[in-house]
Amino acid sequence: MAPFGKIYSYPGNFRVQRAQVVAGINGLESTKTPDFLAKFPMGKIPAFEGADGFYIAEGAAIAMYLAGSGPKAQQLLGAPTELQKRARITEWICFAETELNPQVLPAFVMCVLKYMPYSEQAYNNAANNLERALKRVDKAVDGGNKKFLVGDELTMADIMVAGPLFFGQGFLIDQKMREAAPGAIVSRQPGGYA
Ligand SMILES: N[C@@H](CCC(=O)N[C@@H](CS)C(=O)NCC(=O)O)C(=O)O
Repeated sequence: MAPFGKIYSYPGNFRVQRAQVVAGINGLESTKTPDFLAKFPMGKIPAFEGADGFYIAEGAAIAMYLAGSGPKAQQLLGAPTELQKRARITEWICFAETELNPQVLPAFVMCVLKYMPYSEQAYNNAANNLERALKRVDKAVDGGNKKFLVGDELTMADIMVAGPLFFGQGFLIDQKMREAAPGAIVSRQPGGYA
């Protein structure tokens, strides 16, 4: 099936979500068309297609590509000669993808989306693993005294780590974790990490 069309939105817009539900019911999901699957065989989002025709999947890879494509590339990723800074940023990106996302996402699927049956054991495992990871972040920012994970300015390390931590609030990050790792708490309030 050819792509039916494109809908413009910002994330979480309920008006668009209603249209997406209807599109799903009618089999018009744009991520399952042959055209989409030819470029992105996993059929998942996020998926990026540039104006120059370059396409790439995987959220972290997309973010890295965009970070490297503008005037703030060296700030966000480190300069080509700053190998250790770049390695440190990569360390945090891997940390976000392998230590944070795998805790936050299953808890979200069980508790919020309810696609998966709730398992207390799985939830507790996720919470324990996340608490350990939050303490690691807290240590890196000296309990909140340091503003950024790498160096003295915002880098991809902060952005990639802040994403799952911000998302995890409300269904996994509880008061006990906040108290155990105050510097790792991402909040919309002034003074929160990142
Ligand atoms: N490894 C991918 C995972 C992406 C992913 O799982 N996306 C979900 C939505 S958040 C998806 O497209 N699911 C639809 C499907 O599984 O068909 C990434 O990090 O970008």
